[in-house]
Amino acid sequence: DMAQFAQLAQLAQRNPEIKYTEIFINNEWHKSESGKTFPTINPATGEKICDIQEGDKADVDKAVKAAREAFQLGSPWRKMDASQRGRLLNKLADLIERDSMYMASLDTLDNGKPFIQAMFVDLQGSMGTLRYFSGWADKIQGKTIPTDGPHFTYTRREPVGVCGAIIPWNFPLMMAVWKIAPALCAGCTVVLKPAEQTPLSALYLASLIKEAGFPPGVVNIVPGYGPTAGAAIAEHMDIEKVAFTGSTEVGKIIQQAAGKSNLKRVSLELGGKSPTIIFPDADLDFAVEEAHQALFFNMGQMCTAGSRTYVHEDIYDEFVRKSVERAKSRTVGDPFDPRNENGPQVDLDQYEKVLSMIESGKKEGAKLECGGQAAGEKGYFIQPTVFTDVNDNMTIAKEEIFGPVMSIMKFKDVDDVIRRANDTPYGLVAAVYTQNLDTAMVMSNSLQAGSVWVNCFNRIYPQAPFGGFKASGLGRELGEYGLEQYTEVKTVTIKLPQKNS
Ligand code: TXE
Repeated sequence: DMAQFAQLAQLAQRNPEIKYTEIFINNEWHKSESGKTFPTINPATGEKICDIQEGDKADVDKAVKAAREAFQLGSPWRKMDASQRGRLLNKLADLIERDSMYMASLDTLDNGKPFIQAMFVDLQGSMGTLRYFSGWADKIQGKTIPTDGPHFTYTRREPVGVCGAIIPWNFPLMMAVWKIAPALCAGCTVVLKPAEQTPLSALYLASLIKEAGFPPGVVNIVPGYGPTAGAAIAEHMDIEKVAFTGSTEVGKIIQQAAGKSNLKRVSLELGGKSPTIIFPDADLDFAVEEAHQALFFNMGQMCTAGSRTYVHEDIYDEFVRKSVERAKSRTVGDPFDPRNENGPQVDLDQYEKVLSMIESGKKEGAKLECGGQAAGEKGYFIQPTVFTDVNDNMTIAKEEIFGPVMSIMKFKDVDDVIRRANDTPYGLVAAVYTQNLDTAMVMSNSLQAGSVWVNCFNRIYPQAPFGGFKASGLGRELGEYGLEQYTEVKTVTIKLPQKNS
């Protein structure tokens, strides 16, 4: 509702005061050991917002020490009741709610995402995740197990320990919360590295973690670059688990580093090349809008982006006509203006990567229907772009673009589209549009993807597991499965004087 959006957008802060730019360890702010800083850039203008203390191995070591100390037996955090951990998580959600306009403004400034989307997706998603896990804290239960012999056996689900978290820039606050909430729920401590492009909301979150009353050292946030600070986390001998969201390429590096160091547990949420599949019996206008949002939301910068749109041959021409019309009407510009559906890409690297993918589409013979170039005089804006007649072997059909570039392909029947949809190293999500229950069931059982959506898209909920098949990841986040990644199961067996049933 535009009127409501316009009203909400009035509450945005175009120039939010930047309160925190340092490294957060032990509930205190620290300068980097090296004395180095790095700039964070406003992608809507290309101008520097501010300088941030640049964490490196030495700072990660300091943070891990603090997290280890906070995890010692007998520490305030280890002695705390589980219900109290839940209350603290809920308190943190309350504080985010109090400051949500400010925090959404920070993410819009630092990432370039439209303010309204930051409010409804990033902020709501962060609060919802914290509240969901706050309820779990005192419900993590073991079992009593009828083992043979005069013994009593039970299991305990203990916190894994010190958890590293390395996150991307596409949902800066929400990605931090997806990592921190289940870790704290389970009783772990955390060392988190935000993406170098978008450190601001995570640092503000740090101040709220302190305000909520988490003991010092429970959460530590070290901004910095991947090959330095990120690698120091992945290789650390005193971190028990690392959770990573980012590129498949770096995901492989993280898993290798974990294997080479201390076999820390690894969970990975990586790239995708997800199919959106539209059958001829689908509600066409609805499917056009859904396939559009599936790709263009967040400027295409989503691991779940529906970046291969498969359309049945019977409706192909009409679908293409309507999709192109819709993409042409997508508004691009200042992300603080509620009329704009798209802001800029996050940085110069991503902007250049997307433009070069567009060039490859043109060169390899896809038909450019609209867009195809940069937009605006400054900042990293790109026109909503649609390619049709895309063939499965083209680069744009195989590689993650992570930009506002839709690729539409034609298919004949169920077997044809299942084979082609699964013919990718990735397997994050898939969506199917049909009114036919049999088609929906056959498709959802056959697609190799961690989530399948039928007549909907991007339905990611704190209650339901989310993650990838194949090269899209390892493990699940959110829901009960997500929580399991932060616990170790311990089996305790006690000899009894006599066994009775
Ligand atoms: O990702 P990186 P980038 C995909 C998307 C995008 C591409 C590159 O296709 O175009 O990846 O984006 C940290 N050891 N996704 O370069 O490098 C880094 O500092 C440890 C998909 O931004 O994977 C950041 O915090 N850490 C995706 C995080 O990893 C390292 C979201 C992600 O950065 C590191 C983002 C190293 N050697 C990009 N190198 C998704 N799944 O949603 C980098 N990092």
